[in-house]
Amino acid sequence: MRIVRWEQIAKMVDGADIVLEVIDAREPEYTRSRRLEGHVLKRGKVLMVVLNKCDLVPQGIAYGWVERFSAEGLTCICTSSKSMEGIDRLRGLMLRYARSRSRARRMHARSALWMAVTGGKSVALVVGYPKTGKSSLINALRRRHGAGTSPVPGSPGYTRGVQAFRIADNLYMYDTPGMLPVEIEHVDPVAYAVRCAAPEELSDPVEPACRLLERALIYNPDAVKDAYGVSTTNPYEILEEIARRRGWFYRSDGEPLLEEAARTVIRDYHNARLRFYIPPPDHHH
Ligand SMILES: Nc1nc2c(ncn2[C@@H]2O[C@H](COP(=O)(O)OP(=O)(O)OP(=O)(O)O)[C@@H](O)[C@H]2O)c(=O)[nH]1
Ligand SMILES: [Mg+2]
Repeated sequence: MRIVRWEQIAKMVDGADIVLEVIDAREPEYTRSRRLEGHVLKRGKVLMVVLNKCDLVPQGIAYGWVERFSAEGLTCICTSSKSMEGIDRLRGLMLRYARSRSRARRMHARSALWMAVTGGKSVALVVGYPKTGKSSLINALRRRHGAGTSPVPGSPGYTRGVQAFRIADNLYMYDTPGMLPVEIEHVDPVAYAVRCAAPEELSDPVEPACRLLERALIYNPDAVKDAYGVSTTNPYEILEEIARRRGWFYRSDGEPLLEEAARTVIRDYHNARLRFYIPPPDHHH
């Protein structure tokens, strides 16, 4: 798990004008960070909640979540970096904000200094839990723009560290690795499973994978059967069966390699081979 301390996040937020909180439309409550949202608003930054991967949920479900976020007074935009839904709208919102901001700053008394320092640019920081689609979202925004959106020279290769992209003349975006501190992992193993980092980095992938399988079966009874052709509903037996079918066994005792199956399940949750989504609490069909 890539842990970053809140002080580091606070510093990055301070350097930004807009913060995009990228959450997963399938699991909005578990992939949002109220602490991050509170911090961004307290610092007077523009917060945009990006409900990404909305191609993986029915439209009514996505809109239901947008309504809930709106009712909290938050700006929430449905996007998919796959179907490109919402990408133009998000880009338009950010650019409109960047323009109004540079106009306001130009008229401000200290504008000359500010223009010299920033060149009148706005910075949008993209944050979120691992694998919510932060990098894909930036790529989608770049694809829409065409030329001139390459990474800013000197920024690191991929999302190990923070990487900057020019989206428009007056708008830069900063990609960050999924690294929000997970605070309630001790009390809520499901939240931990949903938010957990790349499965390769987990010392124990079995527990989070079991929580994901249970959650999948609650919200989509066919999820496990569709993904693996396995009918049992006991999470350990599911992992055993996956390992057996793929021929993953311990050399020493021939027992199925549960860890390898567990990593597969976590990966399949992120890439949506294991399919389920959580409807908003008061959703009616
Ligand atoms: N279906 C679907 N999949 C998506 C979407 N956005 C991202 N993904 C998939 O989600 C996985 C993670 O995407 P990334 O863009 O690497 O996520 P990230 O938030 O940058 O991940 P980290 O940098 O590791 O935190 C990949 O398998 C993507 O293909 C989307 O809108 N729809
Ligand atoms: Mg990334």
